[in-house]
Amino acid sequence: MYELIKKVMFRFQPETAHDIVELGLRVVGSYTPALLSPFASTFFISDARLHQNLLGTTFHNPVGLGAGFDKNATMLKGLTALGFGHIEFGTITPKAQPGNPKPRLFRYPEKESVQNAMGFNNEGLVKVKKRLESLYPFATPLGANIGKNKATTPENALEDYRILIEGLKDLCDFMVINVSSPNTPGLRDLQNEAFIGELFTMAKTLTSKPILLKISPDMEMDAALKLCECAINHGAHGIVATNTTTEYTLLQGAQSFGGLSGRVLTQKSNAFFKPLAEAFFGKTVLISVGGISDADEAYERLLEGASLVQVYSAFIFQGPSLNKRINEGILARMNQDGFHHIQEAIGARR
Ligand code: FMN
Repeated sequence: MYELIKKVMFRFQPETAHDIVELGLRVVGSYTPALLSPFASTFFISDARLHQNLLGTTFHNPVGLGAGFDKNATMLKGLTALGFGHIEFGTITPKAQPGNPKPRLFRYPEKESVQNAMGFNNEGLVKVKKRLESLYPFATPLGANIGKNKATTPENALEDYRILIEGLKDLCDFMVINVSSPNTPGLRDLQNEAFIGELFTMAKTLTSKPILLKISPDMEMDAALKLCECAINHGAHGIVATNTTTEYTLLQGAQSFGGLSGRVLTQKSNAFFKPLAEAFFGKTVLISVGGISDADEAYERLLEGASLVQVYSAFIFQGPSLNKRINEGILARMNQDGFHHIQEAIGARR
């Protein structure tokens, strides 16, 4: 069924297809909620072996939706019916902004990969906050991914994050600091210990809500380890690894801008995650994302030490049954390995 839908949707420009999906999920969630329950009974997996209490909330399964799909938190109800164990919405910036010029989203179906240079197109804090006020607390754990506005200078970046933490702290279950997108000029320069130390020190004075750091797979490993350690020492509750990559040689025919994701990122993201898990498993919550498109890869990341995984690009290519398929695959692999609960599998290699 999804193959047919995909055939039609892939005739549209990628961003138009995304807008159509958004409209569908938004309408179903807001105006025809009765339609959600057949979705939920098809796609939602309920199995106590997958439940985890983490970050002060309960995750019903370990497979979440990565940031950037639901930029404005408009699709949360529909996405929940598709079975995601958590949803990271955003990136939200303090002020609304249009993002980069189009075209800025490219699909590579034969590689199950995507390249995007969206540039934090979003409706801004005030509008998203209002939307969340009528929704939160929500059935599915929600992560708020936050970033600075394009026009904000590096000197004023901290203030953007302060405004966002203040604004969203009571409307989500956890927050994710995004300084790793390649599509906002200068953003990745904030991946330095001085800024991250100051940011997490400030965050502690604003909220006790868990805040995680999302990092780029393009960092030197030594610098990444030091940055994560700095974040954790200053109060970060976890690490989300990784964002998209600017290593364009991974994909023949790639654009020379934006970030690559999907299968071309699998190996790089996996290889990047391992030393992080070696250093920080048991010390903080690890969320692995980047090129996860099947149960094998998801299970691999769990064994390495990820408590949760996220998907994005694979959802575009494999559709709404992806989440259920991955969770069923994880359960099958747990059975084979004699694990009775997901917590036994998480970090089993450590
Ligand atoms: N990550 C963010 O932290 N904030 C974003 O706003 C964001 N937007 C994205 C938009 C698109 C179109 C894509 C494909 C990815 C975006 N990401 C964003 C990165 C994803 O959350 C994820 O880290 C990355 O795509 C790797 O996962 P994947 O290989 O499963 O897609």
